[in-house]
Amino acid sequence: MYAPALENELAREVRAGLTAAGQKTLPCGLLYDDIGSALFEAITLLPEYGLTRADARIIRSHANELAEMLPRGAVVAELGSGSGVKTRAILEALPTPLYFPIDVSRAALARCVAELGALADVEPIETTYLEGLGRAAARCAPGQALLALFLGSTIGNFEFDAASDFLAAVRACLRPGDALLLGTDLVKPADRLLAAYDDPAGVTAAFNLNMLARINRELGGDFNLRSFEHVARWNRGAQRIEMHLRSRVRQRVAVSLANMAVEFEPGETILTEVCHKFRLGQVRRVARAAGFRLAAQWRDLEWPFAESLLMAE
Ligand code: AVI
Repeated sequence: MYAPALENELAREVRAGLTAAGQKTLPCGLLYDDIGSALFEAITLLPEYGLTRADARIIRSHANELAEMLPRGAVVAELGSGSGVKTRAILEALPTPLYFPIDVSRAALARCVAELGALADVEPIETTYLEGLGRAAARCAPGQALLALFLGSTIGNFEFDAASDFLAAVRACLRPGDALLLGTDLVKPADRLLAAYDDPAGVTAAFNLNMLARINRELGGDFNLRSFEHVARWNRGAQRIEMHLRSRVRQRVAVSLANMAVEFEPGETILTEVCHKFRLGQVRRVARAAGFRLAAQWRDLEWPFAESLLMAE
């Protein structure tokens, strides 16, 4: 998910986030190295984290309807392919001649090829979302439609303005008649959300703390992971879960390859990830502002989640 162009780009981002005035931050892409990606896969299996199962249920139940709304022979490009499990139902229903999984993780792309190779010609694109979508769009023949998939509510991990800008950039890669299937987690009671992001087995805590372990491994940091704890907060005004790492004590941490040291007060936090939750009308508005028409919206009621089919106009 995260591939700073250069090693020193990672160092620069870490230094900027940890030395910022006010709230310290770390870029959420740091969550997804091989260990973090494996921990995220485990999160998706937790009974408290209903998001991924809801996403998959909607896709399974509505894949045929989705296929009927698209021109035959549409090419599929998926932003952040993951393991490709959810995409199987879409490729079975369409069917498509060509599927482009786009991811910065070579391991995820390899899993995707193994999982879906029998259903379409799979051409993995190992790069960032927009760069990859541009390349996939360039491969479509005149008159051949493109369906872009952005599932799993990854859009919720963008700041709200960045999410609008991102959708506009996706739209700019598409032609009228192309489509985007967008998965968004919906607002639900805070106690359900907090349990999903602070599970009693501690998997999400390990996922979050792995960021510090990664800085130690890759940037020569000396974070003592036992002196930080995982915290999930529901920010009602911003409609988002925030993941933080809270310092248990006063401490000083050095990161040699980022050429920096930073002090923490007891209780001070690093904001590591935001997970926005949407209302249906918000999805419609933000999509319209980006140049899409909402063609269909399907919901899961067990775990409120929406899949929106957005047509490029
Ligand atoms: C990848 N993304 C949609 C997940 C989410 O729910 O926002 C990441 C995650 N963070 C903690 N648990 C899962």
